[in-house]
Amino acid sequence: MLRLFDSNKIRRVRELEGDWDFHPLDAGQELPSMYSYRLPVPGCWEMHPKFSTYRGKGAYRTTVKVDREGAIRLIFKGISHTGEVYLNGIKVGEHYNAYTPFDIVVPSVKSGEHELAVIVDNSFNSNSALHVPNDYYTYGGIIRPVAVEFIPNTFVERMEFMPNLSNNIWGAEIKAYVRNIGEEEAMLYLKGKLGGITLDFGKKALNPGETGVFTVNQTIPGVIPWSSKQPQLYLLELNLHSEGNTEPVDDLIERVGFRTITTKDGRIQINGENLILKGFNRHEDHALAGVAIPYPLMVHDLELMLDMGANSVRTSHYPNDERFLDLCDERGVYIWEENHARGLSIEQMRHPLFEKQCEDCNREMVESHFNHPSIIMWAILNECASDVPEGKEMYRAQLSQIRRMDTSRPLTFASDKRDRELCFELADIVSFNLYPLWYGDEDPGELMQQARQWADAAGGSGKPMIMSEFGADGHYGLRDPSRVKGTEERQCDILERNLQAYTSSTLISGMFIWQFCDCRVTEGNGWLLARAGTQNSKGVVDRYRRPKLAYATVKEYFTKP
Ligand code: ADA
Repeated sequence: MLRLFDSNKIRRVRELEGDWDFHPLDAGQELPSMYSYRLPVPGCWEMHPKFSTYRGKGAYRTTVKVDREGAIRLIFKGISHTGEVYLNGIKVGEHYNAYTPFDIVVPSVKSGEHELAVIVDNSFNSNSALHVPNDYYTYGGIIRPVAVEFIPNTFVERMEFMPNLSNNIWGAEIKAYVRNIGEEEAMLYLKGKLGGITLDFGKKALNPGETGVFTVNQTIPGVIPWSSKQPQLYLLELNLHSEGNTEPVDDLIERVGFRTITTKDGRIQINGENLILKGFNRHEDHALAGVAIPYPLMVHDLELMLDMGANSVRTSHYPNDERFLDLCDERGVYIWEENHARGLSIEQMRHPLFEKQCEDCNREMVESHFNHPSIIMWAILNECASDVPEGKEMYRAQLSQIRRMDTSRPLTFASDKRDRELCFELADIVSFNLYPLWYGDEDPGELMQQARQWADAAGGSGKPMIMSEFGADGHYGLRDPSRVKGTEERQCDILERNLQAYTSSTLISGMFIWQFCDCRVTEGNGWLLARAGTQNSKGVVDRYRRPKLAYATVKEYFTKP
């Protein structure tokens, strides 16, 4: 299952889920002649006892059956962290970054059975600027769904839905990106349906190899807006017609919601109403599945967060699985989605591939997740070097890139730089990772007031403020009346003091607990040595989702009216 709804009625799509052949590879090795294992896709190899700590390369293989000659489009929702894709032994594409999707179009494939192989690499190597030893784990494998689409020479690649409200009537600007991969010019006509209204995108002639953008602006009277109170969704169906064909040759269906997000008078609004975000930072990590969390366990995660009274999730620290975003669209949960980066120094940001890998991640994140009403803001570069001029230029470039792609959502980044922060002027919302009472003895309420002053003095004046990370270690099962650091009792106390301050303050527009669940981290030296059991234990539930004492405390504060 790639999405929680059917994305196509006309285009034939086959999901390639199930056991694939697998074989570990040495560093320079190409595709193996024999495969000794079978691993589930989606999945990560760490779930196999033999590969629980394996870091390196591995080859996956399956068969793709093509019923009739034509073009195919391979869709990979996530390969961790680098994938090289081969069809019948010929390389047809590659991709870096575990957390963003990519697709490969192969214009002409004969009918019959074809070998699809992927060389996956999760090693920390000189070509990886973002996947580095860190306070989360870079797993190995084809971690998100794979599908093959059987496409005509002209097809709808993607669409962007931009809702708007004027004079109390909802409307939308809709852009559809259509590709011509054929060898002849194509005269195309695009039509659509949304909320009972027919959309006429008009006609366009596309040259071979050209991607054309069809646009329509349409008012849609009588729609119900999307929000957490009533997460009303609508199917936006596009049908592509090609001259000479009575029936549409292709289609694409998206699921959208009518809502606007604004930041005025120091607050965040949805459909003009002020919002207070109460949520969790959530790593995609599970003791039984690693990063490849199956859909039922995603639902379980969300149900636990909703049970605790949360209304929002921060996708720390990378774009999330699209099925989780679909789920949040349906349940009316607000999402802070961010690009892939955590705590990178200016030296790490100088890596020759850093800027391109971030630019690719930003583009893939925004283009593939554009239509999720649950995503109410984009963010970048968690705790990277935003306190030096060189880093500030990279923040500026990335925030500008995202703003060029999407003007409908506010932008932010989570900063731990306190009064040294240089980038608040670049963002629409100021966000702080501060950890009072854990990394220091400051009082949460006083520190929050201080943070407001730092923001006001550094370009953040008048901007909404979010406490984007706060929390404490609480090792599951470590109970002690002494309430020393590391016990569940102390985690409770620290979270309670933070929540008391933030839930009673008019200074902030949101708070995200660090973190929903414990997560596996890279085994390493230096500061990583502080991670007992090579895991970050600040979860309110452990890696198996067993609740700690803090669960009840969070629920008490998040459900308070
Ligand atoms: C940082 C970082 C988190 C986590 C946290 C912690 O704020 O953003 O990913 O590492 O610290 O647990 O210390």
